[in-house]
Amino acid sequence: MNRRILKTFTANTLAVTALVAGTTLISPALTYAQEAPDAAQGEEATQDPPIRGITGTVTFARETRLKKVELVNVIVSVEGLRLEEDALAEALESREPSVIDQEDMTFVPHVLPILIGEAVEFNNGDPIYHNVYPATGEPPFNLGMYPNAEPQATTFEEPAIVEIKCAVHSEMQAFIVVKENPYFASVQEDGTFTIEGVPAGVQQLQLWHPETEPVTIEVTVPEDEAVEIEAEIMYRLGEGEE
Ligand SMILES: [Cu+2]
Repeated sequence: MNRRILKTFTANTLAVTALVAGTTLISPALTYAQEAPDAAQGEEATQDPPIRGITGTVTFARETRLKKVELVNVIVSVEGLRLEEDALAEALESREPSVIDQEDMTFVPHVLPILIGEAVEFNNGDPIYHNVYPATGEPPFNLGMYPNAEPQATTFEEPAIVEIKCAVHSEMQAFIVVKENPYFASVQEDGTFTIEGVPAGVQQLQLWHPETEPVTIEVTVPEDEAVEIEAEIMYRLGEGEE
């Protein structure tokens, strides 16, 4: 996160609270905080070329020590925007290769967002046999059994949340979140995220985490700068948690 850019856009802040408890959605409480523009920050903005898009911070409404309930497993995405074929091909070209490693009997990362048409490489770094298959059977693939060997790849063509499992180790689980446009991001460890290039206008921003119900927030993206949001999400309680 470029701190200067973040600071530049605190003048245009949209604060959002979205609460989810258990499987029941408590109606998301939305608060909009529009701060007065700051002259000094305005000057800074002329030095940094502004990005258009959505930036912000996500926090959990309560603390947890459960490893899988981490902010890095939150996906923030703009929903309802399907790209033309050319624009999609261009977006695919600018994507970095997507990889899920199998390390110490764990899929890493636990949650991976990708763009439709993108391939994911599965890389077994353990000296034991692992397997990769989708728990729902879709898309149909099964990478068989393979130890510490050549990585295998599979391509995802439809928007979906694909739960990935290993037939050898039932506790191994990952989620590939296949999006129909490139306007998505994983949240960083510190809760921040940036989605660049989002078309201006009213957009539907979704917050998703495997342990929450998805929450959708309406966000207005300006023509030539970023809108900054703050969002709070609540995960489902795990065993032994209060
Ligand atoms: Cu395994």
